[in-house]
Amino acid sequence: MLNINKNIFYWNILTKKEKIHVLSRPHINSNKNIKELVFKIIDNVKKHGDLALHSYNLEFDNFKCKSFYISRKKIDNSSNLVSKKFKDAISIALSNINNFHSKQILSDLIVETYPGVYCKHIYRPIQSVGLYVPKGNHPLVSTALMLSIPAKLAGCHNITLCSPPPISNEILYIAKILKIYTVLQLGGAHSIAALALGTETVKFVDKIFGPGNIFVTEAKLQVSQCSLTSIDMPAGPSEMLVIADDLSNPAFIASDLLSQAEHSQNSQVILLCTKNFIVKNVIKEIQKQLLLIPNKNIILHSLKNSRFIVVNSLKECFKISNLYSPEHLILHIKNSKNFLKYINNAGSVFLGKWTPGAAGDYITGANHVLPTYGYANSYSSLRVSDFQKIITVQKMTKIALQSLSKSIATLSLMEGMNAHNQSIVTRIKFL
Ligand code: HSO
Ligand code: ZN
Repeated sequence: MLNINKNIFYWNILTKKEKIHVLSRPHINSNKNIKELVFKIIDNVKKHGDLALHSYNLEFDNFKCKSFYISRKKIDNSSNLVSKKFKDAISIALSNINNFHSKQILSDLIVETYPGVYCKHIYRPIQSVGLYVPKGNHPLVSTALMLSIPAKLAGCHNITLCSPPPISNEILYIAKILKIYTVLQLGGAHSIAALALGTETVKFVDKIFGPGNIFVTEAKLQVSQCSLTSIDMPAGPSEMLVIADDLSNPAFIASDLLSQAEHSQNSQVILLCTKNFIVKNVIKEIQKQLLLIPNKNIILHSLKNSRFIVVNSLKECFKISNLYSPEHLILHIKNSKNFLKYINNAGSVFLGKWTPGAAGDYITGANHVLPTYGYANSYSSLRVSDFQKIITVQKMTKIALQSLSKSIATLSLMEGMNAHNQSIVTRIKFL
């Protein structure tokens, strides 16, 4: 029987050190060995290209193939091999995600900053992107949608979708409906190396997106330092923080916490509330609902990282939540939207008891690729602009240059930039 009572804390009697400990994430074993192993994999792919990829496919995924590429015919045929039920669910998710993300497309920005001086932003898609769709026991079909839709909306020309072999028909179906025809059956650190460095058959990309295990994450970090390929965000295991008030439904809260605890052994779920009875009821519910979940090994493990924290006031809950910066923040609070003003750090916020975290994972239309591990302090949820670059354009009229020339001279000479000043003086002489 799981004993999570030891994970109950009373915030105001904790010392500073204890508070830090209570809010710390589970230690992820990205130790020296993992770093070295990933380094070796990347180096091998750099030196031996496809040969290295084939041997890693065999070693890590027990998979042999002639080519990593899935043929267009197979991608098209996937439509006949998936169920109608699946297609219908995907069609609703796609429509909602598309609805939300299409409104994120920015229109050009132009400002006359001074009479005759114009500054402008124009947007260009990142030319080639790699989308990594992880596969644990099951392929994350929803992640394929969350990555592909904004990439398409941004107008990325070359999209490579990469997922561990054998790639399921469901993933291929998503590639088909989004017209992504470069699909590679490659997973793990070696696939990230291939996407960043390229091989005889794999074209390197400008940016890699998508979550993955510790090897994938480590590989993304390493390639972003040794190549021109950038990455979306550092990714860690899924996490959720719930803030609940006295009237909240313990069954709903327990079900939300269990839903994110099922992602990985290192996932973390936290409940913040002001009354002891809420904690007791939620823990009772967790025990009850666990009986209904067939494969609960991961949950039982990750619940060891859970925290149930009783604090003095709802306002204090938000302070603590901001300190933690959760990936998912669920407000089981009456009039929850009135509390948005207290939130500074969170990946995605779910308002009220009828908005479960799992709905955001699949169908609300919001993106589920979110900053974890505290990175919500400065990173944001994945969105269309992540797949775009902003280019600044500026233009001056002759009169504007004349009018600003003295100020440029003052500033450039102050910085000892004589050639800068000269570039203005040369023109002024012509006027
Ligand atoms: N909760 C995960 C996304 C996910 N859930 C995929 C189910 N499938 C990270 O936000
Ligand atoms: Zn999830």
